[in-house]
Amino acid sequence: MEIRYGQEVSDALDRGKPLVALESTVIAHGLPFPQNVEMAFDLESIVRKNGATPATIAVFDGEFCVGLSKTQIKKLAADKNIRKISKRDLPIAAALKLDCATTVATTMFIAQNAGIRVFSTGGIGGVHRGDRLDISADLNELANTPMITVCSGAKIVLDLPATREWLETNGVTILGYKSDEFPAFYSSKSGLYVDERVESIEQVVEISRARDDLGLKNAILLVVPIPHEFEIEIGILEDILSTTLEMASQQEIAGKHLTPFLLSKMSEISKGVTMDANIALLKNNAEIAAKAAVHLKKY
Ligand code: PSU
Ligand code: MN
Repeated sequence: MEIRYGQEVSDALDRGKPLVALESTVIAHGLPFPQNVEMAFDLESIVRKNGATPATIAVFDGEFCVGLSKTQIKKLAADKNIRKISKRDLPIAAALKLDCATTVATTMFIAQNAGIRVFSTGGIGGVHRGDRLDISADLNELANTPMITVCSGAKIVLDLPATREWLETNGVTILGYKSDEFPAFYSSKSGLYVDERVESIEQVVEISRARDDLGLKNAILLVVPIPHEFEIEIGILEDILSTTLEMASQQEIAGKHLTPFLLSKMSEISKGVTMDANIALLKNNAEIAAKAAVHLKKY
């Protein structure tokens, strides 16, 4: 697979330095402009501050880019025509030379091919509420990519119990970072369990190494609760969400447009509270991912 590396990423790879992959759908479709561009640059500097090299991933002109220029990040943030691509779209994007933002699934696929072992995001996709046939390709990629993926659980807009079950059935190891529960994105509580609570990054790396020794190919999903100050009470969230889900169904929003629609409507209704929460958890996860990447390199 042909990959175009940014200079910083290519230097880090050459020198065996720790790297953290970052996705671009959250830039193009997850957050509004200009908060999205600010967030993208912030995540990169947080990763650097914690000793690793950020590798933001997207597709430009059909080329799989690992490590983006400032201009490329700004384009993702401001251009309304950037396509959100999941696994099924990769051949189309490559052949038709499209500019695209990568989801969790496609970011992991490209990062794995680039030799990056740690990935950070906000919330993974999953099984959608109401339509149990709408299952994000993110889940399948997690089942088949031996990477440490840091996130704050699956997005609250999803059917969380069904998503949790899917991950269990398909052998994805879920570790709760100082948490016993599988977080619900904006809230640390979901009533769903993790496979093991871990207290340190060292433990995460040990478990990831054991996965490799066993020859298993699943991701280690490290779930990190949103920082307490930004947490939104689950009752309030459910109220906002039911209004939003109702709107989506009335307007017949489906497929890849559903997640971005739900996130932006929730932010509108909450007057930006959910957006601030989203940004806070993204930053926190990037920091933990950078620490994991640094520690992983010690072996
Ligand atoms: N996390 C966020 N905001 C986002 C996403 C994750 O904080 O916008 C994106 C990810 O790229 C994820 C995608 O892969 O939402 C899931 O989309 P879908 O449900 O259509 O698979
Ligand atoms: Mn879907």
